[in-house]
Amino acid sequence: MADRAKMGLKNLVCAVIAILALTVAVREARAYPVTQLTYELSFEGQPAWSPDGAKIAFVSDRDGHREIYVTNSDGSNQTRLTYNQYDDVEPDWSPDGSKMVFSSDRSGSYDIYVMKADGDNQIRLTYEGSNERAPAWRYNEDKILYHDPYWDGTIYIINADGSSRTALGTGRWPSWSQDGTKIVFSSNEAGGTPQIYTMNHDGSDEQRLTFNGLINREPTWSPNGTKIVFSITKLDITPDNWTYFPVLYIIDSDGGNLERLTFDEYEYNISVRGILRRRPTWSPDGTKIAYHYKGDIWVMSGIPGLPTKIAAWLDIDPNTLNLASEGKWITCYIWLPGEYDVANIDPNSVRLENEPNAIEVEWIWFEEEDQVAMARFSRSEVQEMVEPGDVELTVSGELVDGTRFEGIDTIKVIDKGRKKK
Ligand SMILES: [Ca+2]
Ligand SMILES: [Ca+2]
Ligand SMILES: [Ca+2]
Repeated sequence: MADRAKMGLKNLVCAVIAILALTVAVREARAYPVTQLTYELSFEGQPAWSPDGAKIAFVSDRDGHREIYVTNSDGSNQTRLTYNQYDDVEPDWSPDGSKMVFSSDRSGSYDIYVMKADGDNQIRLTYEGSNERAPAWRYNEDKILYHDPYWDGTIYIINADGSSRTALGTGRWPSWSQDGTKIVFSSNEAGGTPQIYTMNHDGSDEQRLTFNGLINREPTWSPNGTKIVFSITKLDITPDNWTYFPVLYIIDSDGGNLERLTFDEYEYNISVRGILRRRPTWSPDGTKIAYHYKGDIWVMSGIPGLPTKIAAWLDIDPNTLNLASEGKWITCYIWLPGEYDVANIDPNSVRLENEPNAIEVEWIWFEEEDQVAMARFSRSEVQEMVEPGDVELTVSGELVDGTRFEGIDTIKVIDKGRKKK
């Protein structure tokens, strides 16, 4: 009996160990939350997030040839912008979001074009017989980067009106840093497979970030300048089969902390179009990455090391708060980045803070049309926690899906009339 009990305990211990092992295995095979934005059988890819975060431009051949489309960043309202039997590909936005740059072979070779963000007023910028591809505009108002992919590739910089073309050196998939002064790109100039590099906008101070035998490409810089996301592909060639292992990585912009973002290692045959995980692009708040995979567009979130709070814009009313005044409320107007709906703010989560003190919102309402939330706090509670002078107040909260937001506004606090005790 005692032996049987012991045996039972041993089995239990084994079972617990097995469960622990399984848990560890599952954790190693973890995946960050992803949302699928497109579901057509056709190729959808090359996403580019608009500067206000509300939209994503992309490429689709759902109508028979590759065209530029734009969608709301939740995948709704997919709208076609170009109409011709040629390739229109690789869109990117102007920094103010009013225009897009893209590549098209409608004239016989690929060239760089710009258009208004609604597809109107398409203007050709390059007239070379070579192929001009992969333009990058966002983060630098005045300059557009692109590559000529022939042989090892050459990176060019032109003015946004197409004038003054200059070759910067060997490389492909150039992309601007968030301050418009540096360029991240992929190059196999050292021999072997393409690696990730950065350089200044004039081609100086080149820094190599990756050192591996894999294909590293399509890097883009995070909006806060600290990280670079890119695509790594391992190519396995056997006599019968070419297969790819497509993975996304992020790396610090100085080359530190190389981290893998996708953890499956499925093989994909080279003949299937759009099957790789490629062309990563950041949301303007830096919390999400859009990319294409298996012929559709996906958005990944919850990545460690990236901002977890979205930046809200605040306006606290009154701008000047008299500690002697007797009003009932302090009102805070809250705006969120374009891809978020203020109506999704969880009313119970909203707080106003003046470190180390915080108070809860009294009541809140939402103007959905103007996408502004108005949160009211007790004036006497605010008066309690501030002193005369310029005072920085933080308002934070959560959306119903758990996304946190935070914003800061400064008000002037005076004490006129009756002295605060
Ligand atoms: Ca598709
Ligand atoms: Ca087309
Ligand atoms: Ca051309």
